[in-house]
This record gives sequence, C-alpha cells and structure tokens, in this order.
Amino acid sequence: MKFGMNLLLWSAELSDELMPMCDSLKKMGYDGIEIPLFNLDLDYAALGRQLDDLGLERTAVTVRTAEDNPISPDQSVRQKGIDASKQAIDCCAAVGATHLVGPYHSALGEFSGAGPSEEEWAWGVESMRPVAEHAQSAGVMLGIESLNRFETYLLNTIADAVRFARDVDNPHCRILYDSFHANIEEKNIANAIRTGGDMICHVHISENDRSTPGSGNVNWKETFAALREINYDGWMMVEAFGLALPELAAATKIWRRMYDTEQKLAWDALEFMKENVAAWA
Ligand code: LER
Ligand code: MN
Repeated sequence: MKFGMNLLLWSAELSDELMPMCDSLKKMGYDGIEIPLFNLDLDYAALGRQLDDLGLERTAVTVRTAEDNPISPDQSVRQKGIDASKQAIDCCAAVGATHLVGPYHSALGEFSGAGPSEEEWAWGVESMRPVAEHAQSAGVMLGIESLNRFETYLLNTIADAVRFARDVDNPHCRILYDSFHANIEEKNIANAIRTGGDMICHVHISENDRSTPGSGNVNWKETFAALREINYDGWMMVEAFGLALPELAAATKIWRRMYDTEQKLAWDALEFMKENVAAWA
C-alpha cells in the first residue's frame, strides 16, 4: 500500500513554491503526492526532477469542462476533450506520474437535466478510447472517477464506472474509488468496492465533509475491510479541500473551516490510514 496526499488542499497548480511543503509531506511519512493537472503548460519535467530529489512518487488528477466536454453533441468540443486528456497524459509522463485519475469522462458541473443518453454514453466511450491508447503507449494508468450526482451525471456509481471502463476495453483504463462520492451514491459501500474489484486502480480517502479522514461519517470500518477483501494494494490518496483557494473552495462548496491546519490534517490522515491498514495484518 502507498499513502499519498492530494495537493489540492494547498494549490490548484504544482510550483517551485510548493516544494518545501512537499518535502514536509515526505518527512511526515507520505510516499507520494497527487498533482492537479489543470494548467497543462508548466515545465512538468523540471518539477518532476525536484520531486525525484525529495523522493516523492506521484499521481495526477484532471477534469474536463463545458469547453472540452468529451460527451458534447458537438464533435469539435469532444475532440478538444480528447486532446486535453492526451495532453494531460503527456504532462504525467513529463512529471513522472504513474496514474491519471479524475472525472475526465465528461464535463464537471455540466448538466442536461436528465441522465446520460445512449448517445452521450457512446460518445464518452468513443472519446476515451484514443485517450486510453495514448495512456497505454505512455505507460500511464487511467483511473476513471464516478462522482456524486451534484457534480456529474455520466458516472455516479462504481457500477457505472466499471461498465464504462469495460466498454472502453483497454488494460490501461481502470477506475477510482472515492469514499466521499460513494458515501453519497452507493447503497452499500462493501458491495460497491466488490463490484469495482480488480478494476479499482486508485482510491481517494475522503471524508463526508471533505475534511480530515476519520473525523466524520464515512463508514471507514466497512471501507477498509472491503478494500482488504479485494486485495487492494495501490494508492490511498487523501483528498481533502479547505478554504485556502477561493476558486476551489467555491467549486467544492466549502464555506467553513473544518480543521486546524493543512499540516495537521495531513498528519492525522496519514496516522488514520496507517492504523487501519496495520489492522489488516
Ligand atoms: C471531485 O469531486 C473529485 O473527487 C476529484 O477527485 C476530482 O476533481
Ligand atoms: Mn476524488
């Protein structure tokens, strides 16, 4: 098992200024970080070298928007989505990220007022296939993320994500399990994790209020037991959001302070994950 921390708690973009904070995560005992790939035009190779020096492994997360929606009826918009996800894969290769995860199957926060049509599903699969081929040739694993109904409508459950990844049908296209979204959408956490099974290549450890994992309502006992049952042995990546970034706070609807400091959240989250995984033995 590897333990990681998503940088979105501090910033929407990797930078030289974040390196001391990354160093402190390494010193705390984290194996790696998750890098937000929203700005695709940074010198990711140079940033990757700095992370190598710190001894931190990395994964990356990206999203699509209305302008590059892979399920848009407009073919040119879908193509923009394919191109942007391919470019994000190139950034992964440059920075040394092994996984590209997130809800980049469709635009975040865009709704039609109905569930996905057959056509939208087909466009989603058709758009993801060249992205998966690109990922395969770059040696990057895709972790497709289902989100709760208030953020997306294409994939809301683990069963949706599994069906989608199977339709894409590429060994580099697998799925992500996020405890925050599952807590909203799944009727039964353990069954959802079993349904994901060996298609789950990545896990977001995220509390029901997006603050310190272990401090809220997610059924962690069931979550860790089910991950053990499927022999999950990948990343446990903490995903927490705070008030540090006004734009991200607005996007994630965080209006109040829910933890002491970012450093303390990171520390407590690592202790929490380690305790639960140690109990597996
Ligand atoms: C979004 O709600 C989420 O969970 C992230 O992993 C992707 O931005
Ligand atoms: Mn997530």
